[in-house]
Amino acid sequence: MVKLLSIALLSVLFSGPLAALEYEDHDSMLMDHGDGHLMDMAGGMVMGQNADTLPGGCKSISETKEVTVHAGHKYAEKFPGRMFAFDTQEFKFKPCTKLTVHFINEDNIRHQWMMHGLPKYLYPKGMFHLEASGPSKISGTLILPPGDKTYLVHCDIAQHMEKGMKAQLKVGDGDGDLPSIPGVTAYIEADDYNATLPELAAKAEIDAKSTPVVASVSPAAGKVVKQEDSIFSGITVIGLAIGLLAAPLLGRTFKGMTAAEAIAHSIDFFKKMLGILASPFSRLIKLFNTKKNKILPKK
Ligand SMILES: [Cu+2]
Repeated sequence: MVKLLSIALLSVLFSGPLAALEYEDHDSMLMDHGDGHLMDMAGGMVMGQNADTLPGGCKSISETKEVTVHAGHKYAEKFPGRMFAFDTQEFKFKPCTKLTVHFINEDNIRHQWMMHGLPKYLYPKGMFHLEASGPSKISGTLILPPGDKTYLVHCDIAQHMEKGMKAQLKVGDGDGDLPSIPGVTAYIEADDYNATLPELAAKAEIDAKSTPVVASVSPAAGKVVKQEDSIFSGITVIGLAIGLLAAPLLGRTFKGMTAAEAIAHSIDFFKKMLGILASPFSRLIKLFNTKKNKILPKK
């Protein structure tokens, strides 16, 4: 019960900032950091902006185009098994087009419109990249290279591309299709929606009966449950001990307080305790993360 109450309390405390939902227009707030890198303090970013320099092989700008791309969970609804998507999966432009992309993120999370494979002498790491945190709009301009080529466009946030936020941009006739573009090309790993749930459950049951390995696993599984039981009771005992020790102390603290004051005081105490408990863990996690970074090769 106490657990449930504290969870409820925490969710009320943290849901406050999320309640205020509005669209943000980053375009008027961006600061130019040079080299086509623009950024603001509200989570908007443009990288690889290029509105003036012609890529090698372009004699002039062939066309000036603007495109508005929406991104969000709701655009994935028509693609079974996908979670995120752009509203457009395929773009086509003439070589040497000056293209302005207006990117509108409709989710309460971060999304990107990131294009790869551009000439590196002109675009840092060969990328043109728009990024928006939360429901907002951001715009950027680039000049497409000459030649027929298909470029990958995706959101680079972990798992967003795998979950559907992927598109292709063909300059000229393109040079083929990319795999796993929702609604355009076949998935590399196709999901099976032909079997119904009862059928799958029946199949799993037959598999379980016919596989002897499962029988030898189940006693071990029993052990695991037992272990969890003992951990839980250990925590319960510690909790009870802390409670017993703290009771007289708290009794003294709450003396003369109104109910509201007592609650406010408890929340404060609870927050402090959480901070004390969390700090060694976060330091430990940081330690592991820095070690991991050292091992990973540079991109
Ligand atoms: Cu995303």
